[in-house]
Amino acid sequence: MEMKLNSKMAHTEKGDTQKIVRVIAVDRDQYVIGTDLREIRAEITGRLMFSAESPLDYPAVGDWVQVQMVDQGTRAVIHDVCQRKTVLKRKTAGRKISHQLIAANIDTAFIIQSLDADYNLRRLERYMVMVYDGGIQPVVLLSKSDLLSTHSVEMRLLEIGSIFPELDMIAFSNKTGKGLDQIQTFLIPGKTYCLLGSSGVGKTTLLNSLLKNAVFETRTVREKDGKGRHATTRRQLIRLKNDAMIIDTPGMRELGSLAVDSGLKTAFHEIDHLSTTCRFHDCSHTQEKGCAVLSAVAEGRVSKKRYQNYLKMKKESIFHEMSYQEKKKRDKQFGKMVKSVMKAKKNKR
Ligand SMILES: Nc1nc2c(ncn2[C@@H]2O[C@H](COP(=O)(O)OP(=O)(O)OP(=O)(O)O)[C@@H](O)[C@H]2O)c(=O)[nH]1
Ligand SMILES: [Mg+2]
Ligand SMILES: [Zn+2]
Repeated sequence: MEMKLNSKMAHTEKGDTQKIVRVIAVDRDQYVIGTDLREIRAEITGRLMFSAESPLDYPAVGDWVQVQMVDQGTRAVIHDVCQRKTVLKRKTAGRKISHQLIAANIDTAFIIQSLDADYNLRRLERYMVMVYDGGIQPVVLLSKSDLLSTHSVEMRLLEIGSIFPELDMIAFSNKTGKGLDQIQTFLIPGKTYCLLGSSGVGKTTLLNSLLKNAVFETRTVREKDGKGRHATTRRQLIRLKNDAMIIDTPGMRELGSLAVDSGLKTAFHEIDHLSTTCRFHDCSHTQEKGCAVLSAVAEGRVSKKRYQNYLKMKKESIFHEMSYQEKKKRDKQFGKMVKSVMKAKKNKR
């Protein structure tokens, strides 16, 4: 597919031309960048690799990077990652404490759940935390509206609206085309969007609908259990006709726990607000006397399930933050140790 992305020129002191371009795909350690003319492969410099302290320091889809063209402009070397406006990250699956950068410089995230089997408020809350934490605007898209009655669709919209009153939501169907026009109105030229949601909810099908062309592979969900393998395997930035950019992502199996206090506060705004009136300012909202959150739950002003999800994510967040700090401390100690050994060696010589 032809990809035209604006690139800006910059001249370095040596006089060789460097450009600021956008990363449009990442394939393991290979990057694909979009220049004015075409997509080309790029690698990062050794300096960038060695100075990276965490996976977050590597380029991701959506990043603006400073590159130098080599081999008559058929390849590029990435020297630097420009400062990011927003970041979408999650904890990597497994026990290792690390973040994975899903995408950078996203303006709006479309969180997609299908109205049938995938619909789950607790998972939605998780996505909201992730998106809010990245400083990104969320829009919720509920797919497969063709599989439910209009009444059931309305009920689900009301249910989400009761938790997130300010949230933009659209129910749509790739099959009938209902709601697609409304989604189009969110796509502003020059802005960057991403599609998030479980495997099989219809992210790629939506992208194809927006492109008015079946460009990308989708997969039929296994009839019986609603499960199938991932159809999309890599993240990629696509330019729509109106110059809006959109990143399709593979469905995430596990969202992972995140050290995200700011995201939690926004996604659970009413609980955060209540907690300011708890008797103890370090209230854990689990057993304390005079806890405003507990009384709101007891009185049914906050749903019990939502409260439990909040506690669960808060606990994960604290745990993750602790392990992260510990890891940082260990890394620092290790670095110091290496340095002192090197110094001792040097002195011996
Ligand atoms: N009935 C109905 N089926 C849909 C709709 N949208 C998508 N599907 C079907 O759902 C299946 C999965 O769609 P995909 O677009 O591949 O899902 P995805 O979210 O991209 O999945 P991954 O790439 O695995 O993350 C396909 O068989 C689609 O035809 C819809 O609005 N209604
Ligand atoms: Mg897909
Ligand atoms: Zn409390």
